[in-house]
Amino acid sequence: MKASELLRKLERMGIDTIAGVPDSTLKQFCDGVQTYQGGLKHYVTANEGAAVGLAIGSYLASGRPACIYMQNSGIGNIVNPLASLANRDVYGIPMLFIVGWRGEPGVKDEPQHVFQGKVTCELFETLTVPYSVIDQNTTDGEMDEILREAGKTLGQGDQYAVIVRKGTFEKAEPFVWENGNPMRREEVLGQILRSLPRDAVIVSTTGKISRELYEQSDAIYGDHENLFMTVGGMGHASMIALGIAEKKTDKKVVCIDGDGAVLMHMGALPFIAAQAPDNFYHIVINNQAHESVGAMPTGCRQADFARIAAAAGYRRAERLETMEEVDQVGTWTREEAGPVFWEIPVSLESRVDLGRPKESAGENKERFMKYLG
Ligand SMILES: Cc1ncc(C[n+]2csc(CCOP(=O)(O)OP(=O)(O)O)c2C)c(N)n1
Repeated sequence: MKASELLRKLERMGIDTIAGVPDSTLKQFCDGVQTYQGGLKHYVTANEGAAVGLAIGSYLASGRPACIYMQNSGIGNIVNPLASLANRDVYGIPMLFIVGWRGEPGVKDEPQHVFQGKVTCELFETLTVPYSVIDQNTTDGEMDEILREAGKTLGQGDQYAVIVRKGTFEKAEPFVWENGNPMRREEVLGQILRSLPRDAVIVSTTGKISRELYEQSDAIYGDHENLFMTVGGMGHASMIALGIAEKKTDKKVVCIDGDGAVLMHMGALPFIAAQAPDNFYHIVINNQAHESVGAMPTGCRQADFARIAAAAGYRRAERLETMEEVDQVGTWTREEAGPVFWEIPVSLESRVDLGRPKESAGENKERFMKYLG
């Protein structure tokens, strides 16, 4: 199936707005959305629940349902506005979901997707959202039939979900862009690891930042026992790091975050600043994109994270633009009290042969807890 054809069909259903958060299963669809020539207005929201909010407002103002695309991990973020606002027992606001199905039972995937994949259909059933599953064998006629059914449901003020299996969309013209930042993320992460005190506790965010830190740590030190990878639960790494910092006050705790992840649950910033943990250091690797799932730009590329963190109340917040400055992070961590925040702009490059953790998530947890003592 071609993304552009599906998008044309959505327009014919009266949809004029599409919003969401990108996903690797939907990479070709997301490329198609970016390069689409039709009349759909596209938004990349901070999280999937925010897309539901936008869809509600858009419907109230136009009477037209919006389409929301997301990875199935985003279901958690949509449940509240869906169940307590959009559902027919409240306002009855129609919207169409396009959901990438990571962790489909029977399809090998990473640990963070296994349970979410197993309960994906059940969750839509519980939310009384009817759904269809599509894959690469879904014909044009079948898709028309699914969308006719979806249209009827939307017409009654209800929601409908199209659950998309891996490999459904044909390769679309890639959406290519540059952010103009010279430093490479992987090199920056390696430099940070070399510079930090060896016994610093590191909590890293969802996506390739964790995978690169894992590989770099093994390459530099031969282990990664001081690294906790937030493989799922995107946007929650900083609160996990705070939880550790509050309990382990004798350890320096460093959260290595992504700009997309910080945007997703930004309330963490003033909350962390309010706790004022003097052993907490927050590094945001900013490529203005969701690089791990296809490099779609975030919807907030103008955001100045260092200024946001300063305004949130971090003791110090700065932007580090050179490798020499990045190399100072270790010294500052040793010498300065937290909470300190560093925003580091990086390019959109990553290695195609980047590995994944070899141990199970459970094994890494045990190792990390043993390290923390
Ligand atoms: C709730 C949720 N939505 C979407 C995803 C899919 N996802 C995984 S990594 C990622 C991008 C993270 O972007 P950022 O934090 O900026 O880091 P980058 O990949 O750019 O290094 C996304 C959207 C997810 N894991 N969870």
